[in-house]
Amino acid sequence: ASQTQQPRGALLVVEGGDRCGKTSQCTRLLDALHARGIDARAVKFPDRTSETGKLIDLYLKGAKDVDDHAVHLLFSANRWESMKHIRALLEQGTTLVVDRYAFSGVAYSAAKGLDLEWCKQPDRGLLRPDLVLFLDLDPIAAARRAGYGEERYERVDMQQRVRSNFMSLADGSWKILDASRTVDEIAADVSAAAIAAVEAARSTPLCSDLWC
Ligand code: 2DT
Repeated sequence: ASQTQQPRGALLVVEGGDRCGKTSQCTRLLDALHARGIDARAVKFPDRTSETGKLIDLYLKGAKDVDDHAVHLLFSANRWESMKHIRALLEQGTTLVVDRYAFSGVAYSAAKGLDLEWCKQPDRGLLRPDLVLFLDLDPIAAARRAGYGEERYERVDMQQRVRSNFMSLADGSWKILDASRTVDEIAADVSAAAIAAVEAARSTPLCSDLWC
């Protein structure tokens, strides 16, 4: 049976600060993958539909206060809840385009003053992405975009700390993209990097050591 097994899908993560254009790029990337006949699906964290996700949603909208440590653990739990499903999809050959992951978890919580090493621990053992596409945008430029300021973390000082935390998590699996360019320019770079990662993932085993 193993000889007829499908090559696995790739775990592609899109990260960035608020209003960096992540959601549009995820949609564009999914379209680009489908256009090449690649089986791909969208995943979004936080998943606001689960029980933990509903609490996170109230927190983000400012309707509920939750201790910084506790909400950090909720965001992590929200990812752990999906891990079996995510692993099964990857193993059946589906590539996943993930809008935010543990990097957001650490970057945002540490920006509120929590210890960065502490923040990394609850996500230990999550699947390691094949590629992290980081949409880098100056927080002052982001603040000029429509809709900014609607949610809890959308303040320039906070976003500046988030950006530098993201940078301290970057490793060789990251591609840092200038998100001040046009949607088309960014999308071209995103899909080229993603397609290369889908190819490479076919011959690389999944790794459950996120911070290795
Ligand atoms: P969206 O606007 O992309 O829905 O993000 N966040 C996200 C955290 O603080 N920790 C996490 O683990 C994740 C995944 C980033 C909602 C906000 O939630 C923040 C922005």
